Amino acid sequence: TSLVQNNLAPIPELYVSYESAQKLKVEAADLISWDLTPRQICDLELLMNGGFNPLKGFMSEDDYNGVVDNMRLADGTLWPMPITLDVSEKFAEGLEEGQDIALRDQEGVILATMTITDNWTPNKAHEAEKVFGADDSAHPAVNYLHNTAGKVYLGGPVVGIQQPVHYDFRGRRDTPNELRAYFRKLGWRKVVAFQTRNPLHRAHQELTFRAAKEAQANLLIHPVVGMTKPGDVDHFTRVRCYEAVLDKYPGSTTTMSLLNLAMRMAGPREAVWHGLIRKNHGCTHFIVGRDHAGPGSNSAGEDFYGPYDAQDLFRTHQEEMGIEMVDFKHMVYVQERAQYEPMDEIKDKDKVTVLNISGTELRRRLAEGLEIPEWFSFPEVVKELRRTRPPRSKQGFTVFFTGFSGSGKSTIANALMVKLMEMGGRPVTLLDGDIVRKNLSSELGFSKEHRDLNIRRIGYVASEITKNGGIAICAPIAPYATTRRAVREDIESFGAFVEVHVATSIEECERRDRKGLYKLAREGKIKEFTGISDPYDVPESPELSVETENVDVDNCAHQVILKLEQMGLIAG
Ligand code: PPS
Repeated sequence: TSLVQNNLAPIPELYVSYESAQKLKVEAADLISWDLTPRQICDLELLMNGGFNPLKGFMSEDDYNGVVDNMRLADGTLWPMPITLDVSEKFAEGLEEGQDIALRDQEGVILATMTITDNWTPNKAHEAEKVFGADDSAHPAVNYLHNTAGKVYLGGPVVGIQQPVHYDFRGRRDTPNELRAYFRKLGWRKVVAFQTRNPLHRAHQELTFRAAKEAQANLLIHPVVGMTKPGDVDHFTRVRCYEAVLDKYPGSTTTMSLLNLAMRMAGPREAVWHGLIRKNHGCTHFIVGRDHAGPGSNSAGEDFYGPYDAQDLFRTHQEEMGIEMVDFKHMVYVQERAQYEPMDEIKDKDKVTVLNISGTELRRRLAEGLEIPEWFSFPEVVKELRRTRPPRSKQGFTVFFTGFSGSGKSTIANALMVKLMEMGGRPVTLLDGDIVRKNLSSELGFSKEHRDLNIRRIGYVASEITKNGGIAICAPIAPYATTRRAVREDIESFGAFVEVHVATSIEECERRDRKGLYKLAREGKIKEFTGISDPYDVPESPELSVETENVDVDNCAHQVILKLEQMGLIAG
């Protein structure tokens, strides 16, 4: 049992008083302003409310260099993560040292002003190597660094005018000082924080409660609702799950608060960063698990960090940080005793049945609508997860036909639509080339740029239909592979994307020439005609390729139906 206790005096914030803020807001309207990105808004919120104490603004070049190379600010203070204001070269160009700029949210509300002290072009490859361990874009933060973040960093102190506005779960969000005041009021002198970006199941509930008991402390469930790893369960669903689990702890031992942090998935450095943030929120202990804030595998298919690197780095620095690590126990369910136990404490492993369900297995069971046992999770949590992740046979999806003009796309798409409507269950929308060109893209022609716009519009509508549980059938030529890939990416975050190549040869299409367009194209009367005078990238790995020359339409549509069944998208 540790003797550490928290000091719950308020920590410094960067906000000015209400009166000064009103005045500053008016003055700041005349300043050059930067529209903050979603990640910068998260960072700014924690800078302003003291979550990133002792930082007083976005990092200067010296602080940045120290943090990148040695995990220390220029004055030697431990800080593992660069907190930088990345902007475009164009924006940075005209700025002068000492100049104030306004920082606005995405609606244009001024949240803060910043006095520019530093303006530099960072070596991003070096940052990636040092902070994230490798310059490998399979790491989400490295990918962000190279492909989303601006080229130039601005540094300087921030003056806070107002908190970023949140419309969701307002009562569950607390600044560090609000949490400190709450702990003070309840007399919580030792608090274990649990960081999470996933739904909590029974094992987590057991381990967090055990951690609190071991440290003789109260428990703070402190989930991240800012930005987590792409593909995670959305925070709305997670918060509803957490609220259900909160009832399972003995009364008045545990509380929950939402943290608007933008995670970087930086493993060991991230763990230390998380610890410092929790210290600022008045906590004395912090749970660090196996592979804490792990980003998944690198481009060679290996883990970026060792499973206990985060615990090791945290342990090295915990004294200086002033927050103690509670290392995560691997909790498993022992069937014979109907309870969770730490794996390393089970003495009779060969005599009992030890049960566990991995994250991958859980996702599979959700996707296929299979049983999730009560020993694994709470019924309320499973119900929430099933609501947002219905089985594939109930999710929306998109069937995307591509092929030459006259290949038979529309005919097969129509037959498919009718078959799906006969089955029932989900609404079906056909976005045929002609319909789209009439209703969505009437002003567009057939230049590369216009075709891309046309396909992106189709993709957008299909992604909305997919998101809302419907079936979208698209049938444009869609000649460019890169555009098709972009549409696939948009749609796959909501449901399946089934690319069907209608592989009728150009010779056959020209021979059929139903609309007489090929003749006109040959005569040069229609320019940029796909297959004649404009390119078509043959799909390299479509979900299905149909041959139409010796196969009738009904059979082609049936092949698509079989594919959909095989993918679990329609119940067999
Ligand atoms: S694209 O490339 O995906 O945006 O094309 P799409 O929207 O499917 O439109 C193709 C239909 O437009 C007619 N058309 C042309 N096609 C190709 N190239 C040129 N230059 C062209 N000009 C007009 C043609 O009838 C296509 O219809 P489908 O249904 O494919 O036969």
